[in-house]
Amino acid sequence: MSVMHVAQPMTGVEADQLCINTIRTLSIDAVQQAKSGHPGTPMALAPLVYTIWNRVMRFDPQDPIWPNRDRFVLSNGHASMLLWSALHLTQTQAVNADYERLGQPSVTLDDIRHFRQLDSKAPGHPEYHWVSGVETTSGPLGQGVATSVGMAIAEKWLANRYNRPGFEIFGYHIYTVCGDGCMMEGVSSEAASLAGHLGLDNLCWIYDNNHITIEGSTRITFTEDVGARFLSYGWNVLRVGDANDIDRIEQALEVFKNTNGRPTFIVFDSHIGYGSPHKQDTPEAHGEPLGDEEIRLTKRSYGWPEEAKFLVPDGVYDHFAAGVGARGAQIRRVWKELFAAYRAQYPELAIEIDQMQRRELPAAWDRDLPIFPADPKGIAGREASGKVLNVLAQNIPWFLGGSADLGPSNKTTLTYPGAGDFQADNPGGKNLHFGIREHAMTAIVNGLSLSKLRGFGATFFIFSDYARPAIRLSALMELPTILVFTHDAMGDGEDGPTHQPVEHLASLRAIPGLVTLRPGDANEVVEAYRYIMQLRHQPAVLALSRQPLPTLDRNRYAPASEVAQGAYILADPPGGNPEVILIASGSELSLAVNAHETLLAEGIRSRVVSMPSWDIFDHQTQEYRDRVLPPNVKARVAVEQASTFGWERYVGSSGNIIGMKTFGASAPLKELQRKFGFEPDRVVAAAKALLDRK
Ligand SMILES: Cc1ncc(C[n+]2csc(CCOP(=O)(O)OP(=O)(O)O)c2C)c(N)n1
Ligand SMILES: [Mg+2]
Repeated sequence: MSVMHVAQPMTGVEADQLCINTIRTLSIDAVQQAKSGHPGTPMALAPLVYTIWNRVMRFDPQDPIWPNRDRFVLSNGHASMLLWSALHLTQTQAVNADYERLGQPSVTLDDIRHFRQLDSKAPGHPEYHWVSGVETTSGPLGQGVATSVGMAIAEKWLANRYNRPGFEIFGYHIYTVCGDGCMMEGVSSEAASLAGHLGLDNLCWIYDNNHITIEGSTRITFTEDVGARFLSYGWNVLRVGDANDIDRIEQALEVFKNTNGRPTFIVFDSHIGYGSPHKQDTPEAHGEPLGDEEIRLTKRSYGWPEEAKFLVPDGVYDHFAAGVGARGAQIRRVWKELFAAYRAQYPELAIEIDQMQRRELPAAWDRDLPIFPADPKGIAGREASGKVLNVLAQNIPWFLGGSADLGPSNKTTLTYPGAGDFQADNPGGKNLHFGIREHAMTAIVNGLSLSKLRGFGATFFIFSDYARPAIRLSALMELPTILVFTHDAMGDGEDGPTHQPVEHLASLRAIPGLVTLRPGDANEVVEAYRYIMQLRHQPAVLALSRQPLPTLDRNRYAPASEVAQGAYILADPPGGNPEVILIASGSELSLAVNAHETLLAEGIRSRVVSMPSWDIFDHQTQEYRDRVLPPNVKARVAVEQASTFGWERYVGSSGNIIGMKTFGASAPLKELQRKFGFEPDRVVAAAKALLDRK
């Protein structure tokens, strides 16, 4: 078909085809130019993406962060050229981190020419926070689909809380495109199972059933009946047998929109590398440039000028402007009027929405946070956390979350009257029950956060391993998610080494931008939350004790509010000027304090530094850090019931680290403390050894 040289105005069908082929050829050219990338899937899915964007989605390219927009998630993130093409051709506008519109396109043709190059707004994979209009970072297969479940939960919750008769402030759909890889990754099963249980009928996954992955045909790896799997999850399963039939695609999406009580799964039969005479339906089309000769042949098959590169023919921008552009502008205009009337009638709710959208906190958000009195027996970190969560959830309407089936252990259950459980028939509930699905939970919390809710998830610290891929993405996306990890060390003694984290602190501390906090007593827990809640662009992880920790006497020791510095001088010898520094976090803080008192009694000038967070401390001024850890005091002992990995940076080459070099063991905690050396005498001895004292 040659649609390039029509003299008369294009018919609608011709314009559709022209737009689709523009997406295809931009993708082909960008990958060829970059000499890397994934052309085949964009070539195959161009009609799908075109239909979703130009015919169906309620999205205004002028304002890609309008709260009631439909969401588009490209879970098969390697097909990113689909997204760059869509954002470019719709002329979606850029916004900055302060939610200001910048008056320039999000993705320019020049960005596409520099696909995968430094600073281009068309990077290898979709990156939230780097490119406006990207709803979530994707690329690690399975993350996008799981995150989209969080978006769907958020929409349900928002609609329930804010909609009023005649005021549908929230009512949007989430369209998620995914491939074989996403379907094979376990996290998609976790997430789909929960989405089916919750009956999230605002959620549609479109599965690119092309039978190809990198190593070849899915005959060698993936022969399950995916549709049947989703039926069993309780989804509505549809099929589009011809990836080029855009009317049928539109029809299927219409069925989705009219389906109540179930999410929709569309099995979408496509041909990777569509139109390429030698590469269609082959794995080579997945991740290799087509090559100049094949590009010519492919363009010929599309009726495209064979030598043209990065061509956007006349009429393409206009056709998108007349489709999604006009529809989106109109819908957003109506919404804005509606919201103005809503603001007049429900000013408090409107303010909540404003604050939430800007990731601000409501006034008095920290009202009634507990203060724990000194108590040698104390309270467990998880207990203190539970009290704080229950206060915060009452003060901050859009703060919600839950556990992966460990609520009673994590103490994360919101127990105040009216908190409620989020279920299909109670979308206003604030307790999310994720089931035993830590990976999906964490991706879902990302989805909540991308929807501007303040979400938290919880499990045992040991199972942060199961959550880690999504934690990493929350840091990459700069989302203020919260993960409450309890049973942070050997406190669950008898459960044994399978349940005792060792390397987890070190591994989370290694994630750039992630705030890891291990508070040392109940008041440090409160202050840790106070710090975390004020974060707008960083995720945080809390490592909390299972067992009671003494609540330190803050008249005697420094105030817990100093947690906000990451590390602080908790106790000093009279007049300061220490000769040895004991550094501890979490359950080892009181141990260090005990050792300190013994050392003082023996005339040794010791200091205790409480260090709940490396990350926060590392961001303090050099002057502050030197005050806490004076460079001339070389005798330093770090105590932490975790891998010693990394502590050298605080104790120096002449310091001593009391930590874990092996896995733990199954025994009562007291015995483990003895076996692994977490006792005051050991700390005292280590300090004296450094000072060459007996
Ligand atoms: C978690 C994860 N594992 C591996 C990869 C590497 N990878 C990228 S694409 C791909 C194959 C995906 O196959 P499919 O989803 O069918 O995509 P198609 O080639 O059909 O577009 C793999 C293994 C990845 N991106 N994420
Ligand atoms: Mg595939």
